[in-house]
Amino acid sequence: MRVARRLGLLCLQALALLSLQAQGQEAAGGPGDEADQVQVEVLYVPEPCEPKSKKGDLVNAHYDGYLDGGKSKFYCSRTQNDGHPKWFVLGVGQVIKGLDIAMLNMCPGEKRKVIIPPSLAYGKQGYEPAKIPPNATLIFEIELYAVTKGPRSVEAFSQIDMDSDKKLSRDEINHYLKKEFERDGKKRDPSVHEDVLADIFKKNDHDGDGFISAREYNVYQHDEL
Ligand SMILES: [Ca+2]
Ligand SMILES: [Ca+2]
Repeated sequence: MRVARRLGLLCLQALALLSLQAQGQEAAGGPGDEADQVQVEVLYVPEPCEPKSKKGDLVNAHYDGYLDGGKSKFYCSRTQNDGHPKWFVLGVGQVIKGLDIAMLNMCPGEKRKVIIPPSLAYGKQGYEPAKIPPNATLIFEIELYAVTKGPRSVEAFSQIDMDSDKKLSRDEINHYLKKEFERDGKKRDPSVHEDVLADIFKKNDHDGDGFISAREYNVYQHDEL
């Protein structure tokens, strides 16, 4: 009896841990209630299962999206873009928040079915171009093909952050851009460099302190499929 209870407790703790992981680094809204969480069902895990995806990785995946508890399909990456799996940077808002969260900690070959509440999908508005009604809970079946270090990875951040103070100064980004521009060898007007730099700060330095913090580097930028 006592053992059973302890086992039950352990399972609960494991579950709590899982849902915490599934919530990922979603900053807004705090812990949130059940209605704001992504439910992840792992359908297939290859052996070995690595590397595991994390925020900032460039990932390649096919995913099908369903409405009405799975009855109608509204999106299928296999029928778009000539059937090529979709590439995107994970965790930075290139896909809806629910997918950013649901695809964390996933390895190439792994398959998941995930249920995403409207608050982490298209919310009250819905999304007319994809025929998503207001307050829709979405279901996705995801198959992940590749996980690679993305432009917004922790590694990339550390590489730019030369003095390791966990924020990127104008000089540091300037230096990084110079190297990148030299590497691709295209001829550019020097003013382009200034424009790019200004644009980077305009888009990323949200508190206007003249530095791009690790957090600002990874912000959600837009909600699109
Ligand atoms: Ca720095
Ligand atoms: Ca800042």
